[in-house]
Amino acid sequence: MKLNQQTIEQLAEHLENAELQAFEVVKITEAHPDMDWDDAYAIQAEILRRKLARGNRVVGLKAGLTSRGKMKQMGVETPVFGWLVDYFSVPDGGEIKTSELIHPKVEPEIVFVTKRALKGPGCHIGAVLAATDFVMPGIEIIDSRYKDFKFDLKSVIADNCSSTRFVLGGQAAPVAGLDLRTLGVVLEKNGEPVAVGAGAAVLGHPAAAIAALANHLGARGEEIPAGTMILSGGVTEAVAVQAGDSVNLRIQSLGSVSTRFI
Ligand code: 0L1
Ligand code: MG
Repeated sequence: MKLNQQTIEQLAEHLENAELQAFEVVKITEAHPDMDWDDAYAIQAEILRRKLARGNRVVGLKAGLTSRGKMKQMGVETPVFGWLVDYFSVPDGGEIKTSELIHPKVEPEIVFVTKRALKGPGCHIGAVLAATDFVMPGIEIIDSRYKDFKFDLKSVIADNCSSTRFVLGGQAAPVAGLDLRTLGVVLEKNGEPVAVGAGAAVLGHPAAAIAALANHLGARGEEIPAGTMILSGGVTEAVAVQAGDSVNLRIQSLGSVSTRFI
């Protein structure tokens, strides 16, 4: 690691204030060009520690930048991982206040819920499918705290991978009998399709994103516990939204989920 504990705590406070007060900041690698991956995840962990100390709870995990569409959109090549806390959760059909966000975008996600723990290294698609209780549709709202949604990988990891809100809905379906690679995904904004894709856009198979998360945590001596909800990553590029927009996600065989921005 290149940053000392005091700097990690200062950067965590800076990024969390930007999230909670909805203001944008310059990417932190401008002032800290030598920071490394461990520093980035340490800042992310410190933001979580601050939230837990205030009584928030972790309700899920996420993989991000797992599709070619997203990698191309953001100009990066590697998946990233983050956490989701209780106040990020919005009920199906519920409203999201844009005044609490900076420049939100939505992305369609295939969501996994595990029934058994998953631990890397060596976790693979087969282990993920065997440990999956069910999958369901989810809309993730991302809101990079960085100016103009422009960042590098270390800055975005420190910013908990732009996480801000998510909406789960539709049908919870067991994976047996579903080919997650060929599930069609349609994201609609104000009744018009704005992005379409299929599950295979996520690392060839969405379960590969969950395996990558298990392997990432395994390298840190951690695991994905049984009963964990995980967003496997946007199937398509993310779509900008503003107050007044309605968003609906349909996933073949899994039904639909929606939200409204006010
Ligand atoms: O969930 C995501 O794919 C977000 C990853 C972070 C990059 C971004 O803000 O698009
Ligand atoms: Mg996402």
